[in-house]
Amino acid sequence: MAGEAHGASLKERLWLIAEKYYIPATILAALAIWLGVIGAFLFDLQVPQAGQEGAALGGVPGGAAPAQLQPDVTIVLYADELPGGRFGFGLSPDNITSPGPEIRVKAGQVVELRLVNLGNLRHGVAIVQSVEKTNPVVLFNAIVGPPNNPIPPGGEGSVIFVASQPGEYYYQCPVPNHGPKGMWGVFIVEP
Ligand SMILES: [Cu+2]
Repeated sequence: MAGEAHGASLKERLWLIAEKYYIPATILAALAIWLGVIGAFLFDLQVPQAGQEGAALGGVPGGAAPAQLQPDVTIVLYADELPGGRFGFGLSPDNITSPGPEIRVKAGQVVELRLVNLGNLRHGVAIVQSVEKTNPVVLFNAIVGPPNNPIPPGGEGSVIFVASQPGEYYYQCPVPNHGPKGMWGVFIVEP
């Protein structure tokens, strides 16, 4: 009997202990989960930001900018065919010229170059050293719609790059023979 009573009181004591710690334990667990959620949120936010700063300041010459880079400037280029067998570019859909308009950015800027294809043919755009009939040398890895996969009619695409070196360059459609038909323009990176 004494043993039974002792056992019961032990059981009661265990229940009391369980009740005593149950609520604080639940609160602690909830806090731990919230800290984990907030920690993961902050971690996710901070890691890409650190990468962005490093890339924007470091600016690997000729290298592609990470996709997370926030552009300083966005250039929307419209591509189209013109009467007389000429092809051209414009900064608005209703002002396509052959060759295209001069574009200026500042050295170190993160540039988003977006191509909108208004034409009936496939087109693209690339920043190049010189306008070539085929295989132009692409600078800053800035190319939208490479020759083996140009942007289809009605389509659009974009690239983000760091204009890391001042100089006078060009942009051109990398599809073979489109450059000589007027699909190019001057691209200046100001110091
Ligand atoms: Cu083209």
